[in-house]
Amino acid sequence: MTEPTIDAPGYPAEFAERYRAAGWWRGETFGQMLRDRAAEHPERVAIVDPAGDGRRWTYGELDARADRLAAGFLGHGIGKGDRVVVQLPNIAEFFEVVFALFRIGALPVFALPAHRETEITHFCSFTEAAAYVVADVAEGYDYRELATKVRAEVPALKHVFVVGDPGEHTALADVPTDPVVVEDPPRPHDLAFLQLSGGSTGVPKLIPRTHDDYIYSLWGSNEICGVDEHSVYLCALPAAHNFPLSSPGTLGALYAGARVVLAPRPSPDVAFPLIEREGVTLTGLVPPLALVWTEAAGTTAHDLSSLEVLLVGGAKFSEEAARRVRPALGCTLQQVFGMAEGLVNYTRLDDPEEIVVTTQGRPISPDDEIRVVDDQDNDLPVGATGHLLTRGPYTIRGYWRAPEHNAVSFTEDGFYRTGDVVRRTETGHLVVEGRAKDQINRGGEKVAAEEIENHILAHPSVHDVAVVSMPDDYLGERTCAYVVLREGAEPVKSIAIKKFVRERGLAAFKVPDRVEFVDAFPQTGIGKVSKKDLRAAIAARLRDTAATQH
Ligand code: OOB
Repeated sequence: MTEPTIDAPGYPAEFAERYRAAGWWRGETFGQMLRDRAAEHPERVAIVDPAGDGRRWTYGELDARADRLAAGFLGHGIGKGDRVVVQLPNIAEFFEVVFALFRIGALPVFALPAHRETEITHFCSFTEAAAYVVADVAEGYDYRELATKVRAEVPALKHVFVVGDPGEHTALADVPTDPVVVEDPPRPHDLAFLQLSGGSTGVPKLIPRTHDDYIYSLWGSNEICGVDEHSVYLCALPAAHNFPLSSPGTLGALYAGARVVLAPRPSPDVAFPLIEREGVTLTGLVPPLALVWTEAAGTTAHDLSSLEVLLVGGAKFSEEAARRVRPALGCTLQQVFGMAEGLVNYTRLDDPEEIVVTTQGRPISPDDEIRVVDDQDNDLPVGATGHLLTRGPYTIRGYWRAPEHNAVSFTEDGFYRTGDVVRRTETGHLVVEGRAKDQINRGGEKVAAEEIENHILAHPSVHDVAVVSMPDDYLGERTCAYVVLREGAEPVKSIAIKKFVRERGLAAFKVPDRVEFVDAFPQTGIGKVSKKDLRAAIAARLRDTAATQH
């Protein structure tokens, strides 16, 4: 029998049994997985962190460090089921921290380095976090100051641990102690961590993933992407994001006993020398970066010949751009269409080129159930475009502590409503045709329209606002905020609205790229704001501007 997972809207017992019987859920945990790899090959390099003097941690070292930090966390009163918000750049300590937490069954909450006071305060208070882990300074931003503000707003947050100079907080380096036996280690079906949803709602929702389900997505991805102990994975995107974490990502690489190389930034000037020096065999990028890399590859002096596979996902990769990958980089492209909620699709290494450049792949698992439906949830035939619903061995059955969202985001029989609009081909591949959710995909960075609208509405001169996407050559989409000012309000400039949003303590990528002032919004037949018309209006305007510039 399956016991209930810690606070997880879990998989019904019949499904859990089926996924176990099929061999997808192997009964492993992250803590044990690292222990096993370290026992198998303690001297093999696990993590290369080129920052500072260039560190290389072996599997044995990473395992020992995770043990000592786990004991230190326990000593600080952090235990099984406790939430710990982790906001770290691509540094080796990211892995030390998350494996220490995995080992004691505390749950990392994966914040991104771009998040600021508003988001972090929400994560800490909503999850009732016991601790928050940051780096001292990264990319010129002082996270200790952020932590001080967050602590002032969330008194229940007991600890702030800092990698580097701790300032008024606690140095992470002071936490580790002699290893102890963890009395009550997590079980494979327990929650392992909370991931953030890209979201379309006012505040980001949290995604509860279990050891069993996530580890399946790792080894399933490894098989599809050819990751084995000889692979070298370059983590170029922010390590906490689901794509570089698990598709197959750093954790997939560690599962395979491969080497992870951390890039502090994803730009070619940083990444290309690392590829050459470390013999990187695969990496994952969002489409705008893939474009930059293909351009830069033409003139680079660095030898990129070790690169075998480039995974591109997070947002739609255009066919034209996809066709340029192999000629420019000399490697195989794999398109990835995934989501932190679960389902991940890949084009396969042996798929014909036409499929690789024109589709976003097919699911990892034979047990991934895919439905393409119309607005009334009726199933559509192959080739028709509709809403993607999915259920399967690594897709959640509900967000964490969000019953009201779950009622709309999942069908009664547990299918997740992805909000993506897709078409299925005869070969079972999916083509992403659009999106029904109220979200802007800014080159892989997701912006929930409602979240930004709520912030702009707080401006005293604003009567109403609608945030929509506008087309962009580089990012695919950018954000445009249509604003109706209050009658008689002081005139406001668009820059003032942007500044207002920034000062509310939000990630920079959420600040609207453009603000348009209008007297009223176009309406749909039933009197709702027609975002479709707003999107068309701004797209037409951008086209006109471009035409007059040529
Ligand atoms: C990945 O995860 P999230 O959670 O940041 O975003 C998921 C959403 C999808 O629902 C879809 O709307 C969009 O991002 N998306 C794509 C795409 N990959 C993701 N849209 C079009 N084409 C693609 N290839 O973004 C993510 C998670 C794991 C692996 C890869 C990406």
